[in-house]
Amino acid sequence: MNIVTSYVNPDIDGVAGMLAVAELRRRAGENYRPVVFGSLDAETEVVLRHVGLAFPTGVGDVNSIESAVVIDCHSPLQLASEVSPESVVEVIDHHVDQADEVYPNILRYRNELVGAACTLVLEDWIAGSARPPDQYSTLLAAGIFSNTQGMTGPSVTDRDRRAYSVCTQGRGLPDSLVAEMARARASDIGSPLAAVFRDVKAFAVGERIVRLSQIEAPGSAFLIAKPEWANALKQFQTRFADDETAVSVVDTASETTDVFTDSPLLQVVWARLGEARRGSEWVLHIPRIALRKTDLVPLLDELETSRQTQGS
Ligand SMILES: [Mn+2]
Repeated sequence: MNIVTSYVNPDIDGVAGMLAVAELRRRAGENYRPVVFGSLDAETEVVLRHVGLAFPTGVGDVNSIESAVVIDCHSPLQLASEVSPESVVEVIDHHVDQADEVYPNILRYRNELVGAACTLVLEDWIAGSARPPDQYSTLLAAGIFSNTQGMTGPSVTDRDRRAYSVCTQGRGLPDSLVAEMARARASDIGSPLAAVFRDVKAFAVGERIVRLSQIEAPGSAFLIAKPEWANALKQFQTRFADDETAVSVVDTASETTDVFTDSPLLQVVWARLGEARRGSEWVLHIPRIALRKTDLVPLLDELETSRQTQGS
């Protein structure tokens, strides 16, 4: 089986991208099945219902993956274990902050500085034929819009703006859909415990594994005030006790970011992003939207340096 997939528990950017790539390939006579490992988030479900496309399924027989196109991700650490490095034939990603990967059978590898993987997928459609049909155009627009915090976030580029404009024919997404997406994100937070495990990405830094959880939604800061928050943090740290871990809470409504880590190394590395408070937990409060991708990960390279400086 040939599949198009993304990282485990993909967001709308990964899911929209995989469906639009599968459709583009189908038109070229190739059969690539969109496959989600993990689960869909509420925002993605809202968008899929809006455009009337079926939810992608999980893979049935995992032994049968012959080739995989990977969207919105390029690190084997973030892929499901069922996707072998040998099966990866194409990568379409926008995480230039992470070191590129070498896959033995890769045919096409793109990792470019744009705000959404969907922007690259739309550019493929345009290069191949024309604007995707409405269902897929809206889907891609939603991926771009969501990944760039409504076209206002730190990662948005002119290419994203062009792609978004092509997809929505200059009109933007309907206000009602935008509102529904925001509500879905807010509702998806759920309990602190569910939230800390929802979107976790792993990064290799030298010999170390760094696991960064990001909770990004309007109103997410309220989680921190909940009595269960401390326990959720503790469970996250315990689950990945061998690794350096952090949880960042990005509240897109109040435009604040709070980063929690018990890793002395990460604390040193991120100290330049703002003033840390140290109570029962070390917390870095940043009075703006600071994303894992654009703010936290780019500083990870300095981990090794600070480790050597600390002599640990
Ligand atoms: Mn993305």
